[in-house]
Amino acid sequence: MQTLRHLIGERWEESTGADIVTVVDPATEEAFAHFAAASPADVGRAVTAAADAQPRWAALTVTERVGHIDAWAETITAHAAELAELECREMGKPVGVGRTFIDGATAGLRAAAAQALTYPFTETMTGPGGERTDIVRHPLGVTAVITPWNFPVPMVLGALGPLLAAGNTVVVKPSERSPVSTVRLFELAESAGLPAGVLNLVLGEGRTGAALTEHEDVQLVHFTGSVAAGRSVGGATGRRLRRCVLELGGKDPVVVDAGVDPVATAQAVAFGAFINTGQICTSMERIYVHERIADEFVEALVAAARTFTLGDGTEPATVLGPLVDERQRDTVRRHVEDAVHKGATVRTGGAVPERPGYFYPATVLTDVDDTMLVMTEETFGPVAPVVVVPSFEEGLARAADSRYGLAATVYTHDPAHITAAAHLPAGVVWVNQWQGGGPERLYEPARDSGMGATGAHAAYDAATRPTSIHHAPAPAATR
Ligand code: TXE
Repeated sequence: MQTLRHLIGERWEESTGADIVTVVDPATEEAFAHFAAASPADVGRAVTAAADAQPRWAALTVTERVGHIDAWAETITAHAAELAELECREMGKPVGVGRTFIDGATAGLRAAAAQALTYPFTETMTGPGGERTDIVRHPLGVTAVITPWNFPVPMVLGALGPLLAAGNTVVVKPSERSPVSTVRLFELAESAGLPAGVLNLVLGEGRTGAALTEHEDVQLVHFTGSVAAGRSVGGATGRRLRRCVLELGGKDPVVVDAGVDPVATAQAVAFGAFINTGQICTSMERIYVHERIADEFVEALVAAARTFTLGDGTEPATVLGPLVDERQRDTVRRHVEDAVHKGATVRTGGAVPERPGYFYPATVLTDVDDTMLVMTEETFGPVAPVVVVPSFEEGLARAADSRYGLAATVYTHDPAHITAAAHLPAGVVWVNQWQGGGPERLYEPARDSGMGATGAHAAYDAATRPTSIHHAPAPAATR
């Protein structure tokens, strides 16, 4: 049984807290690691270590800070296979899937940090009367990153680039379900030479996250997780008049128009609904398909679902790993049972397999309606509920009718339909391809899916505070 510790400044430390948390392999249901959750005192020491290190870190040049981040990215790439295996063990992600996303996130870390080299940390403006104003963007100081379990390594890397490159130091609290790969990630940061105290790590559950969010010296909290916890984080930072960036849950729609290839589109939708066992905030959770191609589309979607081989994530053939834990599997099972009880038809999947582990098969439902949980609540599992609509317009209208607004996808050849889709209340609208867009992509979730723009220079605007220094001539001496 591996014992995990916190990284506070330059030391890996035991907790002063006594709440023991175990980490369970969801494929075997066996515990393989544990840790004592960080107490508020431990959190306080981590924030102090970050505060002590921040002036020296900010005093480096942007190029020096980007150089440190690049060196860390080098070691991450060299250890990507090991990190993917740790993710697989702690939350079930098949190693092939994990590796792809870790490589992508490492490239994203480099690209986001590199944007610091062109970001206007200082600007000089001249007013109409020739007066000069300097705009200087200062780092905020100590920041916090709180991450969920669905992409343990990528979620940390996705938040850190601009925060670090802008001169902030960070305290990270990963999900209690998947801390092991993040511990390893921080060991690699140390070996890559990142100065002590720049990155600190506290392990714990929601209570530890709350202690971090409420700490008076934390100037910004970057949170990814559920809407419920996001509301708590937003409230805590709001009361302290400090910033937060919230990337929360979603119930993302996909609208499939007549005229597109039903088979190729169904295969793309299967990927968007089932990859990572449906545990992606932007997974396709609601599918609206034009009646003209619905039969062919559903038949192809069922066939594609059956190619998602379920099994142990260390097996190369496995595409569908287990859900992260029993609670998550129960949520998925409850949503499907609710739909069937209300009249939905299970076209494939729909039952917990007889085997150890928190597995659930790729499931396609038809005859669904908006009274069902699978259409209104975030399922966060491998379930594809299909609604047949008489027109693309009807599909768009149904897609827009949700309290969430994270992302949306449309498949259509019709330029007018693409124009209409751009008005969906979502942070990202993907046209004819699910996922995509590099670090220049700028977006902000809509409605309950979060707040705070990220990507492109928005991440640096969030990581810095601008001061305007306005110059006027000194009063002339009279003697
Ligand atoms: O999220 P939580 P969980 C959704 C998905 C999932 C549900 C619950 O629907 O079923 O959220 O997942 C920390 N103050 N998403 O339980 O509880 C917590 O310790 C500060 C979508 O993982 O939000 C963990 O580190 N921190 C999401 C992190 O927040 C708190 C991905 C996320 O935990 C806290 C994951 C508090 N009050 C889940 N309470 C996405 N958008 O990708 C918890 N935490």
